[in-house]
Amino acid sequence: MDEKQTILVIDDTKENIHILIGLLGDNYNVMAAKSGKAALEIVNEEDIDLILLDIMMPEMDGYEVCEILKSQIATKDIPILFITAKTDEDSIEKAYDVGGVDYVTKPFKPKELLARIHTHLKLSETLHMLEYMATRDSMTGIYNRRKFFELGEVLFRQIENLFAVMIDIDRFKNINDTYGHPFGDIVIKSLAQTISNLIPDTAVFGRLGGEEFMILLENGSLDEMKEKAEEIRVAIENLENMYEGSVVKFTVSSGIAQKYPSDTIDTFLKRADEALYDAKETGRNRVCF
Ligand code: GH3
Ligand code: MG
Ligand code: MG
Ligand code: MG
Repeated sequence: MDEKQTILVIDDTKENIHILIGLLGDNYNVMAAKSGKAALEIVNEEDIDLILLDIMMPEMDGYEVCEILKSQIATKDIPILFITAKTDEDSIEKAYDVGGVDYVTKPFKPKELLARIHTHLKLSETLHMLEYMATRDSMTGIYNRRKFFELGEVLFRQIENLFAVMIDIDRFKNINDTYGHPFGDIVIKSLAQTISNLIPDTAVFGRLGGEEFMILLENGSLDEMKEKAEEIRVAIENLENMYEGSVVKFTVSSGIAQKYPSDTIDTFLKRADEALYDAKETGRNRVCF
């Protein structure tokens, strides 16, 4: 497996690109773009860890390229180092204003440039890790409550055909009491994994607390949504977790809500909660709407 990080060099001068490839090629994967337009295509297809960006380029200058990259969710966190012959204070100030993290003037000192690149890659890696830890449930890796509601509110505003499915493990206290808390944790993880595999990438799936989960997703119709929730229920019912050589099964109850035009996110999710309550009341291991 290739562990090297990838640096994208954006410069309209071929010679500059060659110099940078020579300097960085041993330690990094280096990709090059000779225009802003070419660069924007590359960043949408490749996993880029850091960008070295020239300012003076025909058509689209480096400032413009930087502004576009910073405005896109998929590229906004890539550290951008300007590397340019412009040395005046206003140009430097503008580079930071548009979102650059550093500014190196040509001709550059090779060791200094390498050190700056190394520093920014480290910093960016740490930020990603912190972001992950702040938004994920550490046991299951799915969204934690805070991130779930943050993303959920965006979906709620943007998607008309939105559904909520609230899921709670049946008689989970019994599982803990019978097999112990660590086994209960295994059950929770197996549930999160199973559901993750059955929902689209665009769905927002989070652990709201203990053994309560919620999925928000766009879906064609209520009937399709019911089928999906039923598929999830059956998949969980069929899970086989092992405890001391024996298979242990468990089930979940689910409540579905469909978004209505008059809904707030609270009234919407409350209906999912009420449907879940109905599922529990009428015998568990079922989906209610
Ligand atoms: P019901 O069918 O009505 O939902 O019954 P239940 O036993 O699942 O009821 P309840 O929701 O009251 O119980 C939830 C239990 O989940 C209580 C708590 O000890 C346990 N629990 C919460 N978080 C965790 C966890 O992270 N790991 C484990 N193992 N247990 C947890
Ligand atoms: Mg140039
Ligand atoms: Mg429960
Ligand atoms: Mg519960």
